[in-house]
Amino acid sequence: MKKYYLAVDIGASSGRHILGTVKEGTILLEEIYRFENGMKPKQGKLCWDVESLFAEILEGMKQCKKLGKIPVSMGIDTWAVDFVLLNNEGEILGEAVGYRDDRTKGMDEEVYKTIPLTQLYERTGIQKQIFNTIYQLTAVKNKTPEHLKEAESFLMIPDYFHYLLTGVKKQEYTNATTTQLVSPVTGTWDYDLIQSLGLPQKLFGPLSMPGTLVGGLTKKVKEEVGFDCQVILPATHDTASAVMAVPVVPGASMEDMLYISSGTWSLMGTELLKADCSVQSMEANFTNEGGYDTRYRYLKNIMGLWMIQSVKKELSQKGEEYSFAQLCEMASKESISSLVDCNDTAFLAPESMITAVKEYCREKDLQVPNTPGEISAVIYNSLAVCYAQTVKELESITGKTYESIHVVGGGSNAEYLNQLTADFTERTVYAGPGEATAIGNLLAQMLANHEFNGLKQAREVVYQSFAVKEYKSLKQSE
Ligand code: LFR
Repeated sequence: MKKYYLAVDIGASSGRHILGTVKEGTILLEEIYRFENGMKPKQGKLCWDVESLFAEILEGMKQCKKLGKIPVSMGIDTWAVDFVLLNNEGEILGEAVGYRDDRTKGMDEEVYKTIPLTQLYERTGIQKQIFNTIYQLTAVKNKTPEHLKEAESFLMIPDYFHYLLTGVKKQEYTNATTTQLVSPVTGTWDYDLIQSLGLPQKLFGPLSMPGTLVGGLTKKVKEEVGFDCQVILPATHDTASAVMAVPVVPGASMEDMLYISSGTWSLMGTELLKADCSVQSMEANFTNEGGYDTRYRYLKNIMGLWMIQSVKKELSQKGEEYSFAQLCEMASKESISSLVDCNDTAFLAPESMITAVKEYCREKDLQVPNTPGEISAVIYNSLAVCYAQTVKELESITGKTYESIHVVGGGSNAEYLNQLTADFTERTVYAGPGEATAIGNLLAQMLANHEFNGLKQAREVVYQSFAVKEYKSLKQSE
């Protein structure tokens, strides 16, 4: 009988239920349900609509029942850093605020009163991002301290959904590392740091690795969806799942690869067996996030396709509908050479991305892009230039030379960007699979079920199961 595994992957604009099976050494996927996601304004804050999302999670599970494809296990992943605080009744205190909300403004300075940035990096190996959980929790402590006082539990968003499904609270390791409160040396919470920041220690329990059984479904959930299954922790941080699914050519080494997990963000890096918390690494703003098998995801956040997604949405609100493919097509015909620093905070959550890009160019005395094609060209070229810079930094830090880059995730379908990436980095680009996050989520469950002999074999199976497209740089093909 076929064994189905269910991945629920919740991204910035949508969530999906994907069933996976292994058949004759190949992974097969089937998307069975899709729903919308987005931050909702609540009392002046940008928030998760956790209630309606949980209803959608259940809807997708009902779809399994309808199809007669009952999973043996399921797991949920979302983006990192966001969390809920629960009281002793399991109710959310305050709101599930999303990371693009500006409540963290100035919270970095608050944290540095207790621990300077360099020491914080040395202890945690996590890059500074103003939205990291450490700054979000400091915002709670400063603005609504009563919530912290009353809190019985602290759960990252996927841990919260797993709790709603099973009644069991687990804190998953990969996502926990993005709080900037975990030590990469001990692999668990840095209690000294937590205490010095005045955060309640009791909120930080034992960490659980991907592959851990959370539990079966609660009676209520079972009755609603019409079946029972195990909930198994995937790497609940979406990027950790995507990195698990970076394909490995059979026989190749897993230590010599570069990847870009390309979606709303572009997460570009490699894997390290030991975290690099050096000053050089901090200055280049690399992070050491926890990965499967405690392999560190040594990477950098690059603003990514969020910029182009925002432009597309804005144009559509003005009645100008373009697909991503059309924006790429128009961009490829432009000759504008202006470039922006994709990691400038001006692009994190601007009211208008188009205005932000124009303003940036105007301030820097660069040609100001005017048409959708020009704006897209500036964004795509800027991203590829940023990738090239990142390759150089990675090579200088690790002392290795990387010949190719694996682009995985939804953005790996952007052919124009893939070619620009190959051209600017002068490396071969392997694009795919596009469904890396869901595949990675499934891999953790499949590995827990002994479908593969470890991560390397699982990645080789990914290579054999999904189409990967190759792009050579112009220089290489000359
Ligand atoms: C990607 C991602 C990144 C994280 C950012 C915020 O979806 O998870 O890895 O830095 O979102 O959580």
